[in-house]
This record gives sequence, C-alpha cells and structure tokens, in this order.
Amino acid sequence: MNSTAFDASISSGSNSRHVELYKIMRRIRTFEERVGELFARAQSAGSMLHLSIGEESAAAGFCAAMEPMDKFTTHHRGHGIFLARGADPKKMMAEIGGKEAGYCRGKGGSMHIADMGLGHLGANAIVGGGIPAIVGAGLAARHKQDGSIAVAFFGDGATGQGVLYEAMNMAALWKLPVVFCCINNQYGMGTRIDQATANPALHERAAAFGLKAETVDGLDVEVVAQAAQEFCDAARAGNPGFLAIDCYRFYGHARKDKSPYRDPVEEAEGRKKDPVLFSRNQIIKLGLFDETELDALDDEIAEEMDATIDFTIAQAEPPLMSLFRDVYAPSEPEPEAVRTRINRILAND
Ligand SMILES: Cc1ncc(C[n+]2csc(CCOP(=O)(O)OP(=O)(O)O)c2C)c(N)n1
Ligand SMILES: [Mg+2]
Repeated sequence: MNSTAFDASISSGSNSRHVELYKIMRRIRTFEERVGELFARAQSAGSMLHLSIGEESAAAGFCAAMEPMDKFTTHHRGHGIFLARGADPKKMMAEIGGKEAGYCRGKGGSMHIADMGLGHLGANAIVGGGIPAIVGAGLAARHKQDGSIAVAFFGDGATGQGVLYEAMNMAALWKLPVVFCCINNQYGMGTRIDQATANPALHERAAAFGLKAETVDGLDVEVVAQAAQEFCDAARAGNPGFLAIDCYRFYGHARKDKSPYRDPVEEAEGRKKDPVLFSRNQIIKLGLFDETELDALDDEIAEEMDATIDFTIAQAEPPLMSLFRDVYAPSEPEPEAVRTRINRILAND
C-alpha cells in the first residue's frame, strides 16, 4: 500500500479519492496512537509529545492540494502533516525515539523534525516560530519561478503571536505564493479559544491584510480538500491566503496532560466531530467499501504502524560525537568532546 498525499491529488475528483483521504487519515490516527505507545514504553526521546488525533482532516485534506515541490513548516503538533506529505512513518518514529535512523538522526525529535527532500523546512516548538520561514520560502519560489508554493501550518494559539501579522503583511504586500493554514483545535494548552480572543473568527484578521481568507469545518475531509485546492491554486497564481480549519483536540495538550480543565460534556461533544469516523461512514454510504473491507484496510494500516515501533526499538542511538555534526560548517574542525579533553588534561597531570 502506498498512501501519500500525492496519491490523493492524483485521484482527485474520483471516488477513489474518498478512500485515499480516508487511508491517509487512518494512517495518521494509527501512527499517533503508536506514538503514545512509544511514550508509555519510555522509548520516546524528550518528555513532550503532541498528538494530532481529531485533526486528521486538516493534514490529509490540505496536503492533498499540495504538489511534491511545495515547501511547508509545521508547529509542534505536526506528525500528521508530515505523514500526509509522504513521510516514511518508520523514519518518523525513529526520530521521535531519538534514534540515528530518524529523519534528523535522532537529534530533532517530535518537535524539530525536518526533511528538505520532502519540502519540510521544519517543525517548530516556538508557537508561530515556523511562520516567517514560509514568507522566505515563498519569496524564493517567486524568484526561482518554479511554480511552487509555501505553506505555514500552525495552531490557533499562534494567532496571538505578532510574527504572524508581520508575515501576513509581507506575503500580502509582495503577493507571494504562500498559504497560512491555521488548525483551530479550540485550545491553546489549557485555554479555550473564546477565553483568549475577542473575535474567534480568525480569518477576519487575515482579510484585513488583503489576504484571501476563510474558515472551514474540519469534520468532512472533502470540504477541507476542496477549500485547500482553491487556496493553493490562488497562491500559485500569486494570491496568498489564510485558511482556518475548525476541529477539536481530542486529548490533552501533550501526552501527559489529562485535560482536567475541560468540561467532560464538552469533550464528549467535541469527540463526536471525528473526521476519520465521518469519512468511514461516507465511504460506506457511497457504497465504495463495506465495513469488512474497511476493517481489513484498518488492519493493514495497524500492521504498518506496529512495525514502526519494533523498528524504532531495534535502532541504535546516535553516537555521542554526532552531537557536533550538522551544527558547524563542514569545513570547521569538530570541537574536542569534553570527555576527551578532560581525559587529555588528566593524562598530562
Ligand atoms: C512563544 C511561545 N510561547 C509559549 C509557548 C508554550 N506553548 C507551547 S504549545 C502552546 C499552545 C499552542 O496552542 P496552538 O497554537 O493552538 O497549538 P495546539 O497546541 O493547540 O496545536 C504554548 C502556549 C511556546 N512554545 N512558545
Ligand atoms: Mg490550538
């Protein structure tokens, strides 16, 4: 099975597109469940993991409208986006596990994963941190005239960061091939959006900069994909935009957060907005696949994602000296490791 965002865009408009989008969302959900497992087994590097369960339609739907040469950055909750852009789940899991076989040789982890080959200019732990690089990528694309666009994926919390407004202004002023994609999961850590912002219609702020701006409901991945296509087409033609996708963060902010600050009734209601389940029901309603066939597909995906855990656990940790690799310019001599230096000093005594 080869389920990437590129499959979905190839089969655009056909019934198989429903299935492709479902596959991508199911792969994201299952991958995230396995990430949680890696954490529970104390095999993840670092203590922070942000799962995108409940937000799968934003990743799958938006990325279906992107082309292979397009660039993007993500926020700290970016596993699903990278998978939807065609990332290898084994290399992703290995990265999250801090292993050398990972995308960044285990030095980036969940929140700093990147891969220039797939156009991933980097996840970012600083809220709003990845946004300005996309203005630069958009400017580069326009200079090169290579037809690519650049997309900044970020959460609703980033709308409280000034850098977003600087970036939107520059993109609008220079008419860059850029889309700002805001995944509004209703929460910034423990704060609900309506307690943090006077006007939760976030796209209205972007419209004030002259950007094409809209909010869509993330329940139906098809709706997201259609809106994303319009925004990507417009950006490629030099009309930057801001698309907000409404969804609900199913679980706590990070893996350890049990979200005691949320009303259980609200949480139960929010989880009813399940884009994976919605898509599954649509496929059955349209008669494309029946329950048994979808179960078989889910099992196949579960197997694929189970293998990412076994792979990660079996991989080696990066050697200590690799700490200095990719930090200094290749022409610079590697600094002496502290341990070697101390040993040398002691040996001279
Ligand atoms: C500049 C900055 N301020 C605060 C934080 C701490 N922090 C990490 S995630 C987060 C909330 C982000 O919410 P949102 O942008 O909606 O993304 P979500 O976690 O909901 O996906 C905050 C405040 C940070 N990482 N960077
Ligand atoms: Mg949020």
